[in-house]
Amino acid sequence: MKRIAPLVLAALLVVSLRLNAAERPNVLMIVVDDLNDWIGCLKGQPSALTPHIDRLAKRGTLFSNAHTQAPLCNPSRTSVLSGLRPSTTGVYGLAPGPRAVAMLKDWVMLPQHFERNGYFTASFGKVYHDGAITGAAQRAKEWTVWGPSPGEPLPPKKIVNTPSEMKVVDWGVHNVSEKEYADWKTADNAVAQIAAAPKDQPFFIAAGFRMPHLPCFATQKWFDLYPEDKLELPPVLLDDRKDVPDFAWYLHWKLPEPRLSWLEQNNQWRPLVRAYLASTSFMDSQVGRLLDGLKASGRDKHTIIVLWSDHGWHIGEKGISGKNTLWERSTHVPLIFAGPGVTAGAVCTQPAELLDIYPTLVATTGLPAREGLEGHSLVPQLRDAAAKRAWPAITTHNADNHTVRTERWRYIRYADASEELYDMANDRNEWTNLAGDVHYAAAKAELAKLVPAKSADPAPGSAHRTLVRDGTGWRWEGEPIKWEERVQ
Ligand SMILES: [Ca+2]
Repeated sequence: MKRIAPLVLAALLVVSLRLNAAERPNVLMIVVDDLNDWIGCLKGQPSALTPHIDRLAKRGTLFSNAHTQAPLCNPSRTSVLSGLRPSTTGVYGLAPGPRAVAMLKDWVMLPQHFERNGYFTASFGKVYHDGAITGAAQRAKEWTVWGPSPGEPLPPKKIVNTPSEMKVVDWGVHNVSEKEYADWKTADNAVAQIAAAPKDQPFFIAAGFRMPHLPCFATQKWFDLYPEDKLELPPVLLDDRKDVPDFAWYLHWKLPEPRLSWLEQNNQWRPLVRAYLASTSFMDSQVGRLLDGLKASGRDKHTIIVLWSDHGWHIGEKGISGKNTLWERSTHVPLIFAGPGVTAGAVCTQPAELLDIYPTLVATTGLPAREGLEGHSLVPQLRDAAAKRAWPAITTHNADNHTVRTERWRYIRYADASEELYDMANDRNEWTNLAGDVHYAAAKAELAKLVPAKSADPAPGSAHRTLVRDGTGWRWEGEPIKWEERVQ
């Protein structure tokens, strides 16, 4: 037999991959930033108007008890795209990006696994955390097309004079053309790419929307959906933290987002609630434009859609706004799958993790399995939402602070060994910490077994929202924590 030149062999391999791949479904991944359960289909806020996310949920399966693995952008997104827990990689802060971490340097990330198996892949908007992957050469290795990721238009002067001087810590009516907003541009870019994607290859296209991440801006018409006098503020209990360990404050020692005390003193609580809802509804309208664009391409029936948010957001609950906590407000996220093989109009109430997205997309598209992923395919639940699931959802914020969420319970253990336990079936606001109640000692012991045995040390270069202990005590972002200086 004649020897076939390696180049010819390689070419044949690519052709056969493409032939195999051509039959596979496309993937449209919609990522949302800082969106908690304040959407219609999750019923986290009675006022919330999100008709387009709701119609996607109707077309598919909604995971109503889905949780992030990290309550912060970079570690959450790194976890989803790598398929690994923060406690495995040591990525806990806003830095480093994944490729700066030794164990992730050459790790096959989710979009790479699709590209290597014949997919055309493209990213628009915020999918990886901003600045997490730098340099054109590296970006070209992550996606076939690394598209634009525009920022938000900012007014010349901040609308709200927040304690943080950061320009993005702001909210209110910002009446520039909607076309100036990042999410409009990202929807446009993703729709154009869907239309222009190669027809002989399946695509994996990701669109990362920025709202309702601060600044919570929208034009007047979105604020008009939420008359201020009819708004329901989130349920907040006075002294909610009196049965919470002091150490919980260490996890969000200093944040750009203001405390509830500041919002109340400055009459900004209600305006922030309203702005969060308005910017969410605007973002939802861009999800609608994206879904319409997919339909117009004629490829929608052969496309699996997944929508998720990187983590939730507090708007006053437990005395804070923002994320960086192990409570439901930070961990609970929307997670929706729709498309071929997915049951329409179903709701799965069992815990699911964003970590499950990688193995689920691999399974639903029939790609070769990836070794070493830490999530579990949700395919059984996409077929039958009641199919039993054996795993809890786990969230980690900095080393050795974990929470375990089951269908019934939330258990938290902090790095100083202090604990919280909530009966989510009877106390969904997490107002009564049962960790010290002997009646629940057995349940607590079972939950404690599910906490990861070991947290990786923070990856070299860890920065922003970092909590570490050295010889002298605990440090937040490198500065010693002094209890008397706490901002409550
Ligand atoms: Ca985020």
